Amino acid sequence: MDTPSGKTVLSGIQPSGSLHLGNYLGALKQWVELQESNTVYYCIVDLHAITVPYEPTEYQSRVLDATAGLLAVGIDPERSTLFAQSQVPAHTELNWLLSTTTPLGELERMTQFKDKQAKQREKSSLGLFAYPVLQAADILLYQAHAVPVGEDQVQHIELARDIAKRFNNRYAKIFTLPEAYVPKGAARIKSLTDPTKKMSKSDESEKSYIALMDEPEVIRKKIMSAVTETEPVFSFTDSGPAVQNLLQIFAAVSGETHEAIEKQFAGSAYKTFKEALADVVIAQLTPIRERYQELRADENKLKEVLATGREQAAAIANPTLAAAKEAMGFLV
Ligand code: AQP
Repeated sequence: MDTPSGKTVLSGIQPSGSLHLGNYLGALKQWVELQESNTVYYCIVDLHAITVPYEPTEYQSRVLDATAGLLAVGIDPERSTLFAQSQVPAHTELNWLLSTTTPLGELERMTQFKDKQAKQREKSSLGLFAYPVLQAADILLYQAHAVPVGEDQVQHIELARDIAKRFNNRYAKIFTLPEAYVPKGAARIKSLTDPTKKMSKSDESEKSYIALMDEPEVIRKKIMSAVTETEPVFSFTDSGPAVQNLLQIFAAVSGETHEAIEKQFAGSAYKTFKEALADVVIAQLTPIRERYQELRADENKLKEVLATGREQAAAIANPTLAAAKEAMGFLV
């Protein structure tokens, strides 16, 4: 779909680790732009993130880290409803209602489940399997038209649309049919240690990702040690996947064209290119890290932002839930 304007937009992020450059270039930058001309709901999906192993004693802290991170990149609570999923109980209630009309076969086809299950083997839970139904509830409660996501999530949004259609046909036309919005300029950033995998918060190796809060010298070290192919060829089409990924990061961060970047580094050594890449990444992330440190130091303020977001979210979600329950024949 085209860039939404005048629409209701919802997206979520898991508090499953440090926000990284992949999250920023692939999602959060667009979230900031979308708040300009849409009604936006940004949700820290803490109920989703517990579908894989996590540490309860650190979890509140992770949610506050994510809140500070979103504010630091430019999510503005005056223009966005920013809230934690677990603080709006309508999400779990609608999840149950929708789960009763979602065929198992549709969930079995979800590739994220297959991937994550393969990592956890016998330990994977019903929650991990049912994840896309909760995601559908997140979206449908706010009557979202557009859901900005990466390619990997398109399948889930299509499922949410099918769930909404089925509900509307079976009971009453309650839900808006959502569409995935995959921003055209959004980069898919790969791991710095293995370019066949995406950059991911939950990667065991900290060297594989650049956290938005990494200090400049840490960023430089990670970039200087990022894997590359043997020959230094700087081409968006002809380099190997490791260098293409680094070029992609350079383009997304600097805003320069592919041609200009290829020309700038033609004949350079990897060291020269990586130094320049580290410079642009550090320049972009330093103000974000500084804002983050300031915001993260005031937990009461962060909790206040979430409390306001929770009220605003519940004011929309609760009437939608009530309408769905009524249509299903419940006393409300
Ligand atoms: N490497 C990436 N490149 C571009 N976009 C990315 N996103 C994630 N990784 C990259 C986008 O960030 C948004 C929020 O993602 P999420 O937190 O819901 O979960 P995720 O996609 O599973 O991200 P991670 O970092 O890989 O988390 P873990 O390790 O916990 O599974 C989404 O829009 C996503 O597309």
